[in-house]
Amino acid sequence: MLVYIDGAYLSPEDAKISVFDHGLLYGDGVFEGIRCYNGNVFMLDEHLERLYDSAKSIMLEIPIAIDAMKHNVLETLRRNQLREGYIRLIVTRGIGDLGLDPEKCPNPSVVIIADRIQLYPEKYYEDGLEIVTVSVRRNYPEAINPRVKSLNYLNNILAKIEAKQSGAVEALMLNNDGYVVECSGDNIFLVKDEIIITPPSHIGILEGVTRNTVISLAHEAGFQVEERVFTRHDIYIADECFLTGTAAEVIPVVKLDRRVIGEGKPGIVTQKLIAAFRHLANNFGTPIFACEEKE
Ligand code: PXG
Repeated sequence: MLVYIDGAYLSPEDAKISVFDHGLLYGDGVFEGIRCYNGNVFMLDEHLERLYDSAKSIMLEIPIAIDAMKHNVLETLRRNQLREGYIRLIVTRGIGDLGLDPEKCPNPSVVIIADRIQLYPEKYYEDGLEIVTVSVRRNYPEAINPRVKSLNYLNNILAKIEAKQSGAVEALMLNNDGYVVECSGDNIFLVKDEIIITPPSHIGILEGVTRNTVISLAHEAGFQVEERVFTRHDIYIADECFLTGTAAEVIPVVKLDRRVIGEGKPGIVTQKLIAAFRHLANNFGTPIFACEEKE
């Protein structure tokens, strides 16, 4: 395996970041998780745009242009001969002193790791997940905006710990006002009377690339999609519920807080969207091994 760090392709043993990097000291940095399917990188431009937007929001200047970053992602996949996999793209604030001041970190670091993907068991897609609401609230947007995909993921990790302690795979998180926002690493949707509903990005969610893709696919399939606030109660009485994320793709949820959702099995709308998503992911994207990279 070869890991890209600041222009060099290094073996895993040599792929190291300083203990003085503020990414380690403070979680000061941004990242992306990207998939490649069948030799094509899925939604690469969308992920890169979100990376650069996250960096802009925290006043982190990424040292290379977006085109060069795109080239480096594709080159990392080529050097690792991966046609199917997961890419972790990280930009840290870089090496500074032990104080908080990011101005003492003149050189942000870029890391690209390409690896095989650990897929969720197929059983989850066939039977659906059981999730629980956790007491940890999603970050207040005026403190750390969840739209920034930052290296500081403690909020989500605390939610995940609480969910696992209750025997659930994913944690449903609420915002400070008690509205449903998202899960620890996935966005959430419900289906009621054939209308697909998901929280709007301003109430404190990561605006997922998979979420946005699923909204487009749902529109194309003729469904009405609404981005609006709702509560846990709306999920309890929904016909269907599902999560979206780069790793999970589209995954059905059949129970929330021990309440059975709808008929307690993956619903028809969810199944249609899973099929549409899989078709798109396997047939479109930025080719890794093309002679000419597309502009
Ligand atoms: N919300 C949050 C908080 C996320 O971290 C998503 C939604 C889905 O976004 P995309 O763009 O992937 O559709 C994420 C995804 C994990 C894991 O292990 C998840 C994410 C990052 C790293 C690990 O579940 N992000």
